[in-house]
Amino acid sequence: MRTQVGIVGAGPAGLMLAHLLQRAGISSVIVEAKSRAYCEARIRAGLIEQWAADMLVETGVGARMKRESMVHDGIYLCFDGALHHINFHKLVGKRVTIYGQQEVVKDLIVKRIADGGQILFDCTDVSVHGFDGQAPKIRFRHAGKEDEIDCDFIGGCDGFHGVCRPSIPAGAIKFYEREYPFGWLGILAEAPPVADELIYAYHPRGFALFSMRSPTLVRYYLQCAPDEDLNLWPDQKIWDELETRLGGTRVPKRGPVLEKIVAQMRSFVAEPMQHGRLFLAGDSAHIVPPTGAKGMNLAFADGRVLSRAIAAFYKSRSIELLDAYSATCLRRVWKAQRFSWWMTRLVHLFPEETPFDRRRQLAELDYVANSEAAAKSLAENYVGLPIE
Ligand code: RFL
Ligand code: PHB
Repeated sequence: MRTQVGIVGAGPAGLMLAHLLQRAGISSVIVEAKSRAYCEARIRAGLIEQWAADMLVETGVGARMKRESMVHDGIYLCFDGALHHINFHKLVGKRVTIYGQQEVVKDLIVKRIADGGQILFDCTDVSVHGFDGQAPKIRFRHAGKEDEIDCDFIGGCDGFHGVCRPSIPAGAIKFYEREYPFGWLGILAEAPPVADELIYAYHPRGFALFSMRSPTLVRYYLQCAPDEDLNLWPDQKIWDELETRLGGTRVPKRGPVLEKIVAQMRSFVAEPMQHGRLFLAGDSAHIVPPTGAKGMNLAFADGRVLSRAIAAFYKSRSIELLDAYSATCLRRVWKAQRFSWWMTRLVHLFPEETPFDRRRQLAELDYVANSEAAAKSLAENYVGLPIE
């Protein structure tokens, strides 16, 4: 098999890269380890930055999102028994879109198939080769047969646990990492949202996040131990804890819990995001804690930068943008890292912190909620920094 760009992974990064390449007239094949049903059902992110929502619409994959999503002007911060609204639209003139990652994934898969593009699902033994030279290859087993894709470039879009990043020779890439002493216990439940917009709640028992997917489906999270045992959390206990952490400001309506997860919290960056003709994009190159809602948006941003660099190469054989790929992406990535870390520190309890730290944290929340300058900085980052 021969194509211009071989892509490993059909998550937001790989699908967006393939979609944007297709629009530039560049062929690609996606090799994915899981089934289509699995990729379309994996519940993860829920929030799309304004530029990314605009890009989905402008590139012809935003019609269903426009019909079914919810557009929010801001968020609520909840602390000391009160809700404080941060109005992004008033502060910076932008909004955010609430639309599940798995819905974007479904829309991108449908579009790719309609465009005649290829996605090979259920591949095993995927490996990447030859990216140090001019003739990269992806090898894999598909439908019981060994197969190989010859390509000019490889998009390493296979997430944090994929094979692309570990295939880069040790020493050629540097890692920056930070773990957090807690995780998130998340539920998806059939119930009406507790408020019209998301609530980030700081409480002496820990952080809680009240998000949503639709007027009848909620996504709620509780700060928990990194290795929390879900068996210790029957539905009733989760609802009680959510109610407690809202500090009496609202009472969440309860309903059937459809899914329960424990998510790890990590900050991670691989530098550079390129080795020869292998380009890492999305979670394979960087992970942010979910507090800033940035992961999927960064995956889209990488796909955009990489597709433009590859398009410039085929148009004029210029490698300038390809050489600048990592540095261009990392400027955005590190700002998203900073913001995600800051939001995480703002609203979580860190076990090592003292009563002094708690007072300082409350003062910071009070400052953000009541200073236009501070709220503006949160707003500017949350809705998504300008794209280059
Ligand atoms: P993905 O989505 O992990 O996709 C990688 C794909 O590669 C496949 N794969 C392989 N394929 C072939 N061969 C191999 N050896 C392979 N190994 C893996 C996988 O099956 C998969 O299909 O990475 P990608 O595309 O970089 O996308 C990143 C996003 O998924 C991620 O950053 C976000 O979900 C993070 N995130 C959020 N991001 C936001 O922008 N807004 C949010 O509100 C938000 N909330 C969240 C989140 C992540 C969470 N969790 C579960 C960590 C909330 C949570 C709880
Ligand atoms: C979600 O809806 O899953 C969600 C929203 C905002 C976040 C994290 C997750 O910061």
